[in-house]
Amino acid sequence: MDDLQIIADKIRTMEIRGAGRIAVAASAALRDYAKTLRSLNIEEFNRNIDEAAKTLVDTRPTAVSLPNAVALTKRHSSTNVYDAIDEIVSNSDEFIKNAEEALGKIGRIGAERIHDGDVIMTHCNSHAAISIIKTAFDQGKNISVIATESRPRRQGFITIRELNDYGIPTTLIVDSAVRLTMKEVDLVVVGADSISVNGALINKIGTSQLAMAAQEARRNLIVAAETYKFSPRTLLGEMVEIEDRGSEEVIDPEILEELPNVKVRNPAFDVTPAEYIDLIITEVGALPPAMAYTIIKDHLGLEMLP
Ligand code: RUB
Repeated sequence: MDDLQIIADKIRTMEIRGAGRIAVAASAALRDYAKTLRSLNIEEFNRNIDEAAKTLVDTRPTAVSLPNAVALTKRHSSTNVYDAIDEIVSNSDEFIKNAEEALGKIGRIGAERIHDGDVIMTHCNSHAAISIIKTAFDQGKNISVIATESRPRRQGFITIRELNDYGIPTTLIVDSAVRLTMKEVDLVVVGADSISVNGALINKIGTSQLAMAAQEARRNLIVAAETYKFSPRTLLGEMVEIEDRGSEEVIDPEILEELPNVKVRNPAFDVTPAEYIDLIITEVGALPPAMAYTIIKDHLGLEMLP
């Protein structure tokens, strides 16, 4: 369990971050852990796998890619431990391969929406959103990007470095400059931590403010999301939990200590209603948010529900 615990800690502390990377890391960690359980009987094996799955899932509550990846990896129908391990290894290998391929497909499908000369605004650091931007650039489109800082963890710095190294002209703005800057933007492209059955997007705090500013300025917003980022549990009426992170990410604890009447809130994600979203780009196509139910049913399976 030591290696799995190390991955769980890296996800919790955000050394591994972004919904897609979290999912792939968790699936691989569970696969590698399963391989260490050969000496157990099947009941002990299943119990250990369930505990390990819970350890991984409990690290961060919002990105549904994490429980989806863990559920898709751990399911097996064997009564013999060796066969169960084989099934888990093959589930994980398939999940990771599909996740990698999905990024390329999303890039190609999403790039169709980007035109020569476009200015694209993006938020936080999303591998899926960046895949679209890089693909459009690779197609020879003369594009540029406005990237938000994404306080408090400043994932925007990861984005600007990545785009810079790819040769894409990029402008960094602070989060509060989104509305002022929107008039220079042609299209907003963001990633997803979760998409609920009603087509709402849960993504990095501030995403909904990009969406509102885009709608006010009559700009389109597209979401780049692999199908494993749709949330089956929202079919049961459950809300996606918004992660609250520590105040030390926002303010120096020593300063906060001098301010007994001040408390700090640090919600890590927010919810953008479906009506602000023009398209969701998945690896199976560009879909309106109203198709979320179909994605959950056809690509995740209702058996994912508890
Ligand atoms: C990251 C974030 C990203 C999504 C999608 O939040 O909100 O937009 O996870 O990313 P955090 P990707 O930094 O808190 O994990 O497309 O890479 O899966």
